[in-house]
Amino acid sequence: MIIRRLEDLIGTHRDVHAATWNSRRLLLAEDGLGYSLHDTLIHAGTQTLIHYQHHLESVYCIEGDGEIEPDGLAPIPLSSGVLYVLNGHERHWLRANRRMRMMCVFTPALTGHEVHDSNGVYPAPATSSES
Ligand code: 9YT
Repeated sequence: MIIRRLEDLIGTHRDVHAATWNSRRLLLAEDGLGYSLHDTLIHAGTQTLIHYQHHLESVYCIEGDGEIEPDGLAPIPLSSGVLYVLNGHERHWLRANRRMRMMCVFTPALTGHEVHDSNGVYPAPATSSES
């Protein structure tokens, strides 16, 4: 059994900062569950290009508002209570009007320090056969 408190993650390797977001990684690959779970803050007034080529991500917004704009689609508003699931590896822009707080689940699990490269991609897990 695992018990973990957000306040105890702050400032550790599970508290990952990027230019437009801060990901507090409650569960990582090292926890052995097959998925990772993150409490992520998307900073107000930012936009981020994201393309998870090697992962599936489910994102549930619990605070704030903004939008997601997948390639080829009109922007979709996001606010508390909205879930989006990138089950097709959709490349997208993520924009926050007010700071958004998102609960994010990744499969396969992130290992720890991943931040997006210039194309919005996280690297493939070492064991993944997907390119
Ligand atoms: C919603 C989203 O993908 N934000 C970028 C950060 C990512 N969720 C993470 O690593 O927690």
